[in-house]
Amino acid sequence: MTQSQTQRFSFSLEATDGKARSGRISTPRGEIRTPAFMPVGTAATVKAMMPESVAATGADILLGNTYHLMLRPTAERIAALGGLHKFMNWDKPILTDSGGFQVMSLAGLRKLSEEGVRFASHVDGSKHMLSPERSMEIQKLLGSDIVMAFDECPALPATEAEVAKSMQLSMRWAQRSRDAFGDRPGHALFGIQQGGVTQDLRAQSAEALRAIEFDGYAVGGLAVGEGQEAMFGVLDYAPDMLPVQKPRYLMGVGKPDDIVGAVKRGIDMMDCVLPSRSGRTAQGWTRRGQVNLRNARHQDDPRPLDADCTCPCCAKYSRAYLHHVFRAKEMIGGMLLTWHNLHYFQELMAGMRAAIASGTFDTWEAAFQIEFASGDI
Ligand code: PRF
Ligand code: ZN
Repeated sequence: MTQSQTQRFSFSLEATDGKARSGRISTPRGEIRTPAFMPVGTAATVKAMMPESVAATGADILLGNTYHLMLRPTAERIAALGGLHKFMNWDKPILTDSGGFQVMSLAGLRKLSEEGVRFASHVDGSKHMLSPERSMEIQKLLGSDIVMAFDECPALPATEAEVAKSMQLSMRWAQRSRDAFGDRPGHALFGIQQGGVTQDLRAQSAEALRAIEFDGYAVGGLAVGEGQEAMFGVLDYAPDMLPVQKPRYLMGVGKPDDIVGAVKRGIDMMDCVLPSRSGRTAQGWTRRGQVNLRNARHQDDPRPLDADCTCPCCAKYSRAYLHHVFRAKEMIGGMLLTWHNLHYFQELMAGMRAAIASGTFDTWEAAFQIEFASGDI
């Protein structure tokens, strides 16, 4: 047997500092250093980036989407072409989201039932069905390394009774996801905790997931408009409800200060479109805060975006150039700034991993907060 057939999925916790954790997820496709930030590659590409460039920013793993890929080019087509890794030329691990969350935010007419969700494609209006079983099938066809259970994330505003009902449905779907996933050595299945901002519902959800047993556990249903204070309120207790020895993934988060606050509270993995999306809209993220390169104050500025950054954008290009190419709608603007943003997010994670390993997370965090809030950019 080759190594890729024998190596299983595992997580080793290497250091803790307060509630913050650093460690390593091992998969047949490589290791993921945690805390990890996963760039989003929704449509089999991290927009504006070559896969080699994404790897050069320090990313160990990408996120892909069941919803988008099932509609276009279809999971069956990707499978026939050798799977998602080969299709998009990314040989490191890929985590795929299960589709339900994207159906709720993107699809046209939707009908939710115990079986799953029927919906109309946002691409061409065609009718589709997603269920726990179909989501597991699609994620297997894609060849995803970390498969997410099929869940429902209730849209806000929702009453506590609605959130409870939705969470209970997600827990029945979690069991069906587990059953449909089966035993796939080297591949992992993560459960997703729901329950909104209600501690008791979060506890019930965690208990249901722990009884089913997953390879990792996500905190879902946050960053949906509740605000940072409410999100941190939930993160003060939700990660503690999940098994210590398994990775914990906070879905769809976030801004640099959200990420730091999540790691401080015991989160190991995150994903967000923010660095790549804002890179295409002239928003740069740096250790000193956020900056809009379209602003006229940059038009004669020969300095790089961040003189301390070692990315290709900051090494070779001025703010004046970035300002010009965004104003002129040239594609290189999005390419350079996406690279910078992804590099900065990965540096942020590397800084936290080092601080946790050396037991200096509190000092590191205090320095981060002061510099990030300075806006001195
Ligand atoms: N569930 C799934 N994907 C998600 C979420 C969720 O709750 C969120 C919430 N922030 C983002 N992506 N399956
Ligand atoms: Zn840079």
